[in-house]
This record gives sequence, structure tokens and C-alpha cells, in this order.
Amino acid sequence: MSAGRQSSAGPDHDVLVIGAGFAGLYALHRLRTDGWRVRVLERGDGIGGTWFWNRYPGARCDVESMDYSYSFSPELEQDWQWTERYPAQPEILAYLQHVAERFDLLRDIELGTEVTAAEFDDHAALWRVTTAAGATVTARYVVMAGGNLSAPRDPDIPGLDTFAGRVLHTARWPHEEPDLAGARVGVIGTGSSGTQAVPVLAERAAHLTVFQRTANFSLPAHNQPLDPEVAAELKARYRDHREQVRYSRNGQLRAWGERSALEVTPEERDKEYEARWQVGGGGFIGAFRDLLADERANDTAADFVRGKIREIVHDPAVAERLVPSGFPIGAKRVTVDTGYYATYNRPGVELVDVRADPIEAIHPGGIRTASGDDHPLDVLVLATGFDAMTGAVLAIDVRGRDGLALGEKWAAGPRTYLGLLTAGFPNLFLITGPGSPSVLSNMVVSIEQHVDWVADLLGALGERGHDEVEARPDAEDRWVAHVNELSESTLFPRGNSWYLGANVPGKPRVFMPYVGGVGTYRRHCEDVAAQGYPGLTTRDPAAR
Ligand code: NA7
Repeated sequence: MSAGRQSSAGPDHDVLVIGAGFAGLYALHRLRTDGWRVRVLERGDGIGGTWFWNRYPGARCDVESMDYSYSFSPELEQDWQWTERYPAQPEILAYLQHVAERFDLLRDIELGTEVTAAEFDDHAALWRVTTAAGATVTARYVVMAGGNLSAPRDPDIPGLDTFAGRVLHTARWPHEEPDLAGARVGVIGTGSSGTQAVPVLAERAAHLTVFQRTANFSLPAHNQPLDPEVAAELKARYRDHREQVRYSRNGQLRAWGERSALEVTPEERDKEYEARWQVGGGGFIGAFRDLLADERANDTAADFVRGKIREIVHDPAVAERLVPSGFPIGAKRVTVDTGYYATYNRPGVELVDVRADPIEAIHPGGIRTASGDDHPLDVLVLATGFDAMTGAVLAIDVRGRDGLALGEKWAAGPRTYLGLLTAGFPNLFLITGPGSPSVLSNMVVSIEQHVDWVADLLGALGERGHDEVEARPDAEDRWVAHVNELSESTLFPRGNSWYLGANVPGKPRVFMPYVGGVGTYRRHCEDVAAQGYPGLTTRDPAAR
């Protein structure tokens, strides 16, 4: 590629990348290889993004390790050895550190640098980016690689700041592991983070109280050491495998059932569910083609999991509290756990249903619920989730053409073209932004696809001699309508989930990810590029 030629005058950098997780690291590598002068600004004191911050006990990816890894380097994928079927947080972080060193990325990353504002200068066609330390840097292009689940949320519960013990958020877990021996620990939240942390916290604490507002569907991971022979066999055909993954439904090669759950006998159905339950992981939800489209089909899968919960949990009253109801399985993110339900059979583990008996207040000694019950605690763990998908981008005061604030433009929900650009904000790219498969996919696959698409676009722009690119409002409108229409044909919007912004008071309820599948989406993006980017306007610097 012959980029970088626009770099001689003007901005400090060709490209500023915000965030040094999976997305930022690959963006730096790819764009720098293409000849651009790239700088990465990262808020954390280390690289790794999600995996730098979410170091709570039990933190593990719910995508298998051989797939949750970069595909851009055949040598890297051959050299790196994963040790478990599902990678734990320390191993992912070690992998990213290896990648950063192997590709000499660290020299272009500024750690401990939080971006607070980014303003587009119409006249000069560049972005002026401000950091929390007050520094200003300029760049022609900005790549938002701050992650989909990186703006943690504290619960809005009175008295949180009066708690006398230690408060730990799963997404800001301390680097020095807290000693919980002898402690009475409370956990608020039973999403993926809570569900993964609870079994490990139960082993470490003297007493564990879990405060559950919504019972979630959780599937066993059946995590195990990765058999070196299985890994070697996959490595022998890794290139083909990666290619198939790129055009798959969700960035993982799963067997997606082609039958309807309603066209088979109850026995056949249960046999299929049981087989998938035994395999473990999220593939359960692909047992039949209509589980996320038809409520009656969905009920059969939900009932199967409810039966499993009742089987695993000895105390029937506790089991009933853990049985989810009121939303389809899969409409809220299904969690993938290791021994979650069985943890409630341990002595010293208590489940409080705060939907039935809401938390009234946190006080210095613990948590009091509306019924007057008091739960004394020494440590309070918040597994209360994130302002998902838009939180990290909107935490920055982003201003586009004519000073338009992104927060204003997205006041009724995020609007993007392909989840990659947003009209009125030239030269700004969103990696795995709302309107793309993002959180419904294997993130690494989607990240690589987005970074490559942006890099190819910048290359094409350079060839035209242009240095400004922007989504056309009409193309964006059509994309937003398409994304909405697709999600409305599924059960997803019925989940009241963070996919919809439902966990953040006041956040507009818009189903944010693209549900049409990773392969379909990729083909669409490829077509857009092959047709010369009809949804974009590009500009010649001479016209300024
Ligand atoms: P989630 O999935 O958003 O889970 C947050 C949990 O915290 C969920 O159970 C919430 O209950 C609960 N919560 C939030 N606020 C409160 C208050 N005020 N009171 C009681 N309970 C509360 O976040 P995670 O970190 O677990 O997972 C996020 C994603 O990261 C995950 O899906 C993977 O993709 C990785 P609610 O359901 O809202 O009733």
C-alpha cells in the first residue's frame, strides 16, 4: 500500500486510535504497515482493553480460545499455544502482550492517556483531540477503538458511598488480588460477570450473598485444558477455518440447526438440547433455526434450561428463584459459566431475590432490603454491567462538522452507516460500532473485519488523492432502517437488555447490534467497497 503520502503537512499524526485493546492493537499494526503515521492513546496503564480492566476472579471469554484470537498473522496463530478451551483473562492479556511485543506496537502507544474531547476542524479537515491531562493532538483520522463494554456502571442505590467495607467493581478489579478469607462478601448482579465470579468468590469468602434482580439463563462452559492434539489438528487447517469463520453466523463455527424446534417430537428436541448442553457453551442457542425468531420454539429451549436448574440446585425454593422467566432465552445475553448453579448448594452461599424484596439501602455495615432484612457485609462486589456499545464513545465530547455534538446527534439512539461511520463526523471511524454485528459476534473476527475495511478505505481514498470521507445521510438512514427491521423480526428486542440500552436509565431504547450475521454483514461491506463506496462522500483537499 502506498499510504502516508498525505502526511507531510498539517496534523501531528495521520491516524489517532483511541484504545489499545484487541481493536486498537490491530488498527495500529495494520495502518502502520500500510504506511500511515499512527498513534494510540490508551486510558489504562497497560494494554488489553476489556481484558486489562476485567480481571475479576473467574473472568473468562465465552468464545473458544482458538477462535478468540487474531487471524491476521499465520505465524502468530501457529506459534501461540492456548492452554484451555475457553481462555481465562490472564491468558488473554498475556496473548495481547505477546502480540504487542511481537509486532513492536508499544512504541506507538501512550498509556495512561484518557481522551476527553475530539473536535473536527472543518477548515483544516482534521481532528483536534484533547486528553484529561490537557494536551491537544491533531490527526487527519480518528479510529474509535474504545470497546463495546468498557464504560462500567455503578448501581443507583442510596448509601453506596457510605459502605464501610471495600467496594469492588468487576470491571475495575484491583491488580492486587483482594484477600477475601474470612470475609462476608455480597455480589450485586448476575449477568456474565456475576455468574463467572460467584463460584470463585464462594470458594474464597466465608459467606457469600448474591443479590439477584433478574434471573438469567446460564449454560455450562465445560471448560477444560485444550488437548494439544485438538489444537494441532485445527492449526493444520487454520487458514481454511478462519475463512469459514469470517463468513459464519457469529464468528464461530457452530452447527446451526436447520429444523424448527416445533417440527420435531419433544423427545428429539430434548435429545438435541441435551447433546448441546453436554458440549457446553453458547452453541445451545443454535439447536434449532427458530429459537431466536419464534416464541413457542424459544419456550422449548427455555423450559429445558429451567429443568436443568431445578435438577442442579438442591433447595427447591432457591432453584425457583434462579429460574428465569418473562423474557426469551437468548434475548438477554446468555451467560456461559463454570459451576454457577451448583454454587448455591454450598453452605454459606445465599441468594436474595431483590426483584421480590428490593434493595432499600446500602449502609456502612451491609445491605438492607425493603422487607427489613439486613445482610451484613465486609466486601461488596458490583457486577452491575456497562453503558454498552455507545458508553465509551459518548464519554468523549465528540464534535463533528459545524460543532455538532455526537451526543446530540445520537440523542434518540445511535445512528451509523454500517456501524462504521456516522454522518456529520468526517474521518471518524467506529470499530464494532452500533449497527454492526459487534457484541452478537466473536469480537476479534468483527474487529479485524472493521479495521481491514477502514484501512482499505483509507488506501482507496489516498489513491483518489482525497483526504476526507463522510457517510451520506441518506445511506445512513437506509442502514439504520435496515438494522431496525432485521432486529424486529427476532425476539432480541424482547429482552430488556443492555443490547437495547435498557440497563441505563434515560438511555434511548434502540436495539443496537446488527442481527443479520457476520457473513452477511461482511459481504455487504465488501460490496460497498467493490462499488467504490457509494454510501460515502469523499473530498479533495484542493477543494478546501
Ligand atoms: P450485565 O450483563 O449488564 O449484568 C449486570 C447485572 O447487574 C444484571 O444482573 C443486572 O440486573 C444487575 N444490576 C444492575 N444494576 C442493578 C441494581 N441497581 N440492583 C440490582 N441488580 C442490578 O453486565 P456483565 O458485566 O455481567 O456482562 C456484560 C457483558 O460483558 C456480558 O454479556 C459479556 O458480553 C461480557 P438486571 O438484569 O438489569 O435486572
